[in-house]
Amino acid sequence: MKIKEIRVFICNPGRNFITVKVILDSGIYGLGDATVNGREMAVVTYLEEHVVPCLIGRNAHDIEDIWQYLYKGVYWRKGPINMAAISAIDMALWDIKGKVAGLPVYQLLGGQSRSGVSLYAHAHGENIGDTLDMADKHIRQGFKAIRLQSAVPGLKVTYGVLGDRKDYYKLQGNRPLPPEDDWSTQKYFNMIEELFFQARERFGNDVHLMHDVHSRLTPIESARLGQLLEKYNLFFLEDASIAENQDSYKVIRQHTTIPLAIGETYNTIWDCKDLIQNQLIDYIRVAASHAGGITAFRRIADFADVYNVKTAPHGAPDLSPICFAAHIHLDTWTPNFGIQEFVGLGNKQSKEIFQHDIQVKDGIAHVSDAPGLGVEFDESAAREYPYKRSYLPVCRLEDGTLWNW
Ligand code: GCO
Ligand code: MG
Repeated sequence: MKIKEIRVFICNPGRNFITVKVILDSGIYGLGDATVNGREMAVVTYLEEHVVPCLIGRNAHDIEDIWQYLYKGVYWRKGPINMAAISAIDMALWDIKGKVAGLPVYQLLGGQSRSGVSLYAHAHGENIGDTLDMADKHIRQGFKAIRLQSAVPGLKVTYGVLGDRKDYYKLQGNRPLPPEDDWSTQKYFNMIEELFFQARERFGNDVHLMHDVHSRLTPIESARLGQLLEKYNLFFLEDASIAENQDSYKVIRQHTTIPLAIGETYNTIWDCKDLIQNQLIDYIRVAASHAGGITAFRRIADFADVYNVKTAPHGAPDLSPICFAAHIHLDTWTPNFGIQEFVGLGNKQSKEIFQHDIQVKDGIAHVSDAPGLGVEFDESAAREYPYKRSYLPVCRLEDGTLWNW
């Protein structure tokens, strides 16, 4: 069970993914996802220069000790780059443990709490009609939960809307410098209620609807939005406001009963401790690849359960299929699971590199029973699609002030 070698790959099958492969002296290996969108090379260097040398020769069974070693053993702690590296190593070690035991990871966690994992799909468009047409397609494919994002009239670009790009890979795959988006809270408020009014008129009350504000509002503006949308019975409102000051969610909670979800950028349990403990949110959306791997995700889920907070793992296209697989194992186990974000199983090129047999039918994902995480990684296919520098956008208010993207 000695770790013999750790390889770090970065590939771009349309967008960048970082993959960690931990190889034992017996030849057994495990895979982890360390992708940090827009800052990839920092993670690659951090892993190669600072993490890998410390792990050679260690016993791969010691998942917890290795986690603590990489977390407490770094004086500086936390941080997106450090935690993505820990996350990937941790995921790979769970993959290995599963392979050695001959069991899928969800069995190691405690077995299944449900027969399938409910997914929510994305619907977006240049206007409300187009957005709802896309939602309609998802509903016909069997999805029972849809996130709605529609272009805001008067803005150049709106988060979550593709414009003339065909898919998320075309949208974010190749941006050698950060594009600049714009934002106006007033223009957004002129559109948003109508989107949900029309959605309920068209689809009735059985379909679950969600919406991602992408942190564009202040807490009191979020409170106002919550009040406005309460009657449309949303499953959750995501990233209504930034919660670096976790107390600020009290302002939103004081005014509205709309369910709140947050967490995709969080690195540790500390980022969401007060939000959970004070029951200021309803869904915690951390990703296994950013918040410390399977080990840390499980700890956050258990902590959240004490306060009636459910999980809703991040499922954006910038999490690799290895992270998606880790989430499906976690979701199958988590007793307080809520819902899993889902943007499809990847494009043709990414499917050449990452192979797995997670089945998606009628808006439900079914975990693979292969030992470990159940993902294969084709190194030579990955080499066919080399890294390209690409940034997420930045955002400015109409007067030029830098704002949250
Ligand atoms: C989501 C997210 C993503 C992020 C992306 C940034 O809810 O899926 O907000 O779309 O913008 O992960 O890298
Ligand atoms: Mg989001």
